[in-house]
Amino acid sequence: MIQRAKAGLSHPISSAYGIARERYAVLGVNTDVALAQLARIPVSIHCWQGDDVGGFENSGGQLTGGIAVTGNYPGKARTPDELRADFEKAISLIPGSHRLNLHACYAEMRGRKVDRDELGAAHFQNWIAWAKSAGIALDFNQTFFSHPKSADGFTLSHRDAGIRKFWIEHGIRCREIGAAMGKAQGEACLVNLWIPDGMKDTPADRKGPRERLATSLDAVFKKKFDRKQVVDSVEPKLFGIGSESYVVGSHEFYLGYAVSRQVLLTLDAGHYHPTEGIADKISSVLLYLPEIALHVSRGVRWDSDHVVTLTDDLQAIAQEIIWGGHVGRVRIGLDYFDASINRVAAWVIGTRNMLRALLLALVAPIEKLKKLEAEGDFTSRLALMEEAKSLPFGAVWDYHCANQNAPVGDAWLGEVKRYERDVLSRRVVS
Ligand code: RNT
Ligand code: ZN
Repeated sequence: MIQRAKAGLSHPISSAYGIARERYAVLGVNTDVALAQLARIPVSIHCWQGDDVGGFENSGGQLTGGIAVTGNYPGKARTPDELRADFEKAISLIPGSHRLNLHACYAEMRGRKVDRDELGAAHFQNWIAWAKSAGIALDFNQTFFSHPKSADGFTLSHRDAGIRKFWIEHGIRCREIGAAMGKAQGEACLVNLWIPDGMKDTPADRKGPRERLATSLDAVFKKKFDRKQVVDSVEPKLFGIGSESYVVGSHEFYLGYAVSRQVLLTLDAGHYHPTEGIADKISSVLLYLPEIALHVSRGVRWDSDHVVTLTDDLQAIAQEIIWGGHVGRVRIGLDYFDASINRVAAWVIGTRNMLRALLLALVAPIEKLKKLEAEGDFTSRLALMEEAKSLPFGAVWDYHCANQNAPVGDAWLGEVKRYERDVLSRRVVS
């Protein structure tokens, strides 16, 4: 289990909470219940923030597939052990119990060259054993990028049947690895599929690659697994670097695919047009699918994958999950990678913000708001929504952190700085 220092409830934290609790109670909100709910919501934290989406198969490999990490902050994890240690440090500073989202390129080959179509659970034994001892559940992703066989921008939709076959095999093997993870942890592993396939310039044929993709996906998903071990998801996108004019796996493509095949859909907050949020998609998609997954990210002008901050967009996503009563049906994951700041801090900031947004939604006077709306009193709905923004939320969040033995306020930063001085800054890049 991850060790957390006992923070203890100091007088100012608990008395501020007592006053806040009373204030919220006037609006019909029980903050104790809200905190108990928050403590049960896991966030699947992405491993790839820890090493700039590098992975460990062939160190020095270039990140391709239309995604990009910028920055060269020192101290990135160079080995699986370093990545695990950094992750443990990060989650010791975050309240609650969370998951780790791994990518296939984080396989441990022990010096052997194992290609993506040869991967198996054996290459993830260390991850599985570590996760078990740390009490962390794992999620998983196929890696269709940063590989010579995707260098021309196509994988499952490639015109060459041999290349398609290679990637189909990779997709199947990753689902088998996910099943092994699910079995070991006694709860399902989400296996999320995203491919980079697309074109820089206007295609002459938009249909062919999509037909090939649908056929390849059917081959990947042919083998059925126990849903208690694996749940599959597909992730759409509208554009990427080098795929500005056409992305094979677009939103409509995957929405149709997911609904017709009953696999999950992963909504990534950075994958749509600049002013198009994913919050409003949640209640629609959940009418047709039992569950969905999220990649909570922050695009700045494009799918730049900035660290998640407490924006209106983030709050809208959390409100839809909580106010819509969708908690058990939305698998919340994070997806960003910033190499310009301390990477452990990036994990902590983004995850604490995700939780903060969920808590804000949990302590909103939603019953009152829904009643006003049902009565047609939109004036009062707007008035209360706006007044609720200045309720003493900070006191509730601080109390939650202290209660969960996670640092209160920016106290976590001192711990990250100490870790940087003692551990990260000693890592020399060869
Ligand atoms: C890319 C997708 C995808 C990746 C990760 C690394 O645009 O968002 O989810 O970010 O798989
Ligand atoms: Zn994503």
